[in-house]
Amino acid sequence: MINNRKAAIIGCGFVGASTAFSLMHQGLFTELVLIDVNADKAKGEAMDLSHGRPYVDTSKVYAGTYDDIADCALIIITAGANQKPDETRLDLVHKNVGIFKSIIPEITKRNTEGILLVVANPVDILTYVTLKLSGFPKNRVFGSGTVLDSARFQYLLSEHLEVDSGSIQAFIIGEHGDSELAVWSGVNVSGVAINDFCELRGHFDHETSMRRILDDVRNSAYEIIEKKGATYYGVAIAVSHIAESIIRNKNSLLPVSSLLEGEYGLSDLCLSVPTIVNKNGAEQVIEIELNEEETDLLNQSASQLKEILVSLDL
Ligand code: 6V0
Repeated sequence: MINNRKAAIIGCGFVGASTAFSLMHQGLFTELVLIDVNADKAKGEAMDLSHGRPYVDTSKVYAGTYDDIADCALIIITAGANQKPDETRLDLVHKNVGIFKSIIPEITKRNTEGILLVVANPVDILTYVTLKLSGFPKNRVFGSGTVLDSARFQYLLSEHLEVDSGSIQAFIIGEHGDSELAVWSGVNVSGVAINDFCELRGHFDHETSMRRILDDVRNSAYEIIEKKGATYYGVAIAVSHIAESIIRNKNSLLPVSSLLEGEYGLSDLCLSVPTIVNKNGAEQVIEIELNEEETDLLNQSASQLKEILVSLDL
């Protein structure tokens, strides 16, 4: 039996601990289980977070074991090495695939019916690995994908245009990494096409601004890592947002990373495209219209991921 108010976080480093902190404030869950190969790290984070309990709605945060995840509605996997300065997300493949080969069998042994949300990088590769190793149905295994990148995109556009970021509809799709792309053809501000809105706000240098904003989205993580060593608050809030879509069964349209089976002409890999997220997980990939350039870039992003997948021994 699933407890819809219970979640687990596997990996209590910067991202796992920040996600727990964010989820506690959100009050979605009454029980949060923290698991880490370093048991003291999980215990320390649980203690620290528990001291905030009188002031939030999460009733219990504790360091647990894999036995505690059996009834979790959501299992968030943030375990794994993070990028060091000058490393790409794809450089992490072998280290983190190894870690996932030890974690996923522990989850499947517990016969959980919960949803697995992969956050560790490279998230698209690790989502595929999780799907294959778990044997779970594809809707129950997906990655945070480009939800964070799309938020960065919305934020940068909102700064440029001085408009509420919540009014901006804008997707980054493809790999959560260097080959990701912006769906410029669909960007709009509450229904007003982006170039029209730019002109209404006094901006006419579309090409230059578009290039600069997309570069800033792609380089955000590198810049943060260079300045403070790791990125974690933004992704933690993005993960809480995804969790809310699942637990509140919101049917949100989010660019999560899930298995493609012919959509966009792609199959047998995970990458991010707009997807309906609800209590069933990644329920349906939605095929939005892309122009020719966007289609080419998506295919290139997919080819890059495919090359890595074929090199893995799964
Ligand atoms: P971190 O602070 O080094 O934490 C990783 C944690 O995982 C540590 O506490 C480890 O002890 C733990 N761990 C390692 N092996 C295991 C195992 N077998 N079982 C359980 N726990 C284990 O890294 P950080 O928290 O900064 O990053 C974690 C992952 O998230 C990395 O792969 C990052 O690249 C990735 N990120 C993903 C983002 C996204 O948008 N998807 C964004 C930022 C970081």
